[in-house]
This record gives sequence, structure tokens and C-alpha cells, in this order.
Amino acid sequence: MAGRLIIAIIQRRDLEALRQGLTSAGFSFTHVASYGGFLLEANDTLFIAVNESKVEAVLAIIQERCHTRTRYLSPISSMLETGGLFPPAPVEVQVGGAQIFIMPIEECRRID
Ligand code: 2BA
Repeated sequence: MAGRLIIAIIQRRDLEALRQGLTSAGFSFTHVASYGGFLLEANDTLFIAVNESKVEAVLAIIQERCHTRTRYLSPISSMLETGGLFPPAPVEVQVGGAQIFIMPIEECRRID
């Protein structure tokens, strides 16, 4: 099969809806708890290996179930720089719906 490995980094709040969507459509996946390097918040990474012909179906499920959310950060560093005189302006960050990487699978073996 011409396989593809879809790596999807999603927000934790979308995990259960996505899990149900993928499972009910018959897709297998591995879920790894992860952390975003920028926000240092928990997120989740899913590894989904599929036939190339199923990539769009998986992406449609992710699109339907993972949502963009706005986060506001208080940059503590700018407060420290001003000696705490000025409260920092919150920084708006858009997170998600999902960060997706799609890679070709060179070989797939199952050991029984
Ligand atoms: P975080 O690294 O915690 O990033 C959360 C959000 O913060 C990002 O949302 C983006 O809006 C913002 N952000 C990240 N790095 C930034 C920077 N250097 N300067 C300004 N803003 C920044 P998303 O783009 O939706 O990413 C959500 C999560 O997906 C990320 O969490 C990270 O875990 C993963 N991710 C995103 N891009 C990636 C990449 N190129 N490689 C590996 N993982 C990635």
C-alpha cells in the first residue's frame, strides 16, 4: 500500500471528540500525551497510519472536530524589564485547530 503517516498535534479539549470520530470511522491510531514548546501547555499528538486514499477522510474528521481557540498570554518578562511598573499587555495567540504533518511510509511491518 502507498501508506501515509499523519501526525496530528491537537488541543487536549478536542481529544475525546476526535478519538470518537476516528474510531467510529474505523481508523486506528496511537495517542501520545505531549507539550507545546511555546505555551508549555499539555497537548496531544496522534499518529495515524492510513492508505494514501484515506488521507482526506482523516483530515475531514480532524477539521470537523478540532477547533481554533484564542489564548491570551501575560509576558512576565516585559514586566520584569520595566521593574514591575507597567503591567504587560496580554499577547493574543491563536492555537489549533490542529498542526498536521503527513509523511510517506516507506515500509510497514507487523510482528506477530
Ligand atoms: P505551542 O508550541 O505551545 O504553540 C501554541 C501556539 O503559540 C501556536 O499555535 C502558535 O499560535 C503560537 N506560537 C508557537 N510558537 C510561536 C512563536 N515562536 N512565536 C509566536 N507564536 C508562537 P499552533 O501553531 O496551532 O500550534 C499548536 C501546537 O502545535 C504547538 O504548541 C506545538 O506543540 C505544535 N506545533 C506547531 N507548529 C509546530 C512545528 N512546526 N513543529 C512541531 N510542532 C509544532
